[in-house]
Amino acid sequence: MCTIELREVEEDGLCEYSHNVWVKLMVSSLISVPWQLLCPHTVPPLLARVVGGEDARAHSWPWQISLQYSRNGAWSHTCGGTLIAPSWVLTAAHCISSSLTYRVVLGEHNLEVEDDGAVVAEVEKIIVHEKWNSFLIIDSKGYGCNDIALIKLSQPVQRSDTIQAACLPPNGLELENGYPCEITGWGRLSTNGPLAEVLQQARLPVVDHETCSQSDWWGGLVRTSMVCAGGDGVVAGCNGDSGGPLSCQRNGLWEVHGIVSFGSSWGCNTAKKPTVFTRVSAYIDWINEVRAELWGWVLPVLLHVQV
Ligand SMILES: [Ca+2]
Repeated sequence: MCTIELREVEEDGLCEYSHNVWVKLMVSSLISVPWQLLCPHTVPPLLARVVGGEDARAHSWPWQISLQYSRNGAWSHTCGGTLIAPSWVLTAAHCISSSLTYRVVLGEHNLEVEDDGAVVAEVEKIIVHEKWNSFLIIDSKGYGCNDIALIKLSQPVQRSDTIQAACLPPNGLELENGYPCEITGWGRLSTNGPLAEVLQQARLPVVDHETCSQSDWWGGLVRTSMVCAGGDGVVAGCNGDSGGPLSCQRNGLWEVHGIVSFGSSWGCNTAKKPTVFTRVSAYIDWINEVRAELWGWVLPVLLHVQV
């Protein structure tokens, strides 16, 4: 694991930095938390599949996508993601490797059989947050890690019974402790267990920052730019759920409040180690900026001359 990580990190020019993180953590005696989980950057990512969940009713999460990469001529599921607009998918930065080719499957239910309503979309461009992986570089808002990426599809997808976008939450909104949200994904069914063929879903209540940052929970590893959910020791995200949504219903609308980011090395469903998500409401400005840039918005100019 360590060798693979370093090699892949090295390609991104972050090797030295990651070592520093590790060394500093060892010094801080936080040895129970492996350094690679701080800002998870394994490729293919090794995080989060739903443990303790149940089969989702087919197509009941129409914004859930499967991010797949090409391997030996076949496509493999690596991460989840969320459709947020006809040609935009939200996922985790640690799901993306610059050396791999990706595709997005929308309207998917069972990864092993052909599903009516599933659509394969080509990727035009992937934009990884420019400050991704800077766990120790905390900005003025107290943000760090920035485990978020946007995928622009080559063609906009048609809305259908099986494919719909999730809403983005209002800028800055933090849900209260215990708010009932749902995690979905094709990740592992238990720690080191089999992958799910059928999309899994599980209720995962929000754990507020005050609780999640307590020393016997995640302590200082969670930033205010993250949201925690779960931690009961039964239900959790697990390897393969990364990038997928934490979906929360508010005022009758389903909003994507989290992007599955990391879990505990002690096991996916460890008590007081809730699944940690990138808090989408902390990145609304970033999402809008990226989308505006790629749209190449043309601003109207009044065609008069000033005399
Ligand atoms: Ca299928």
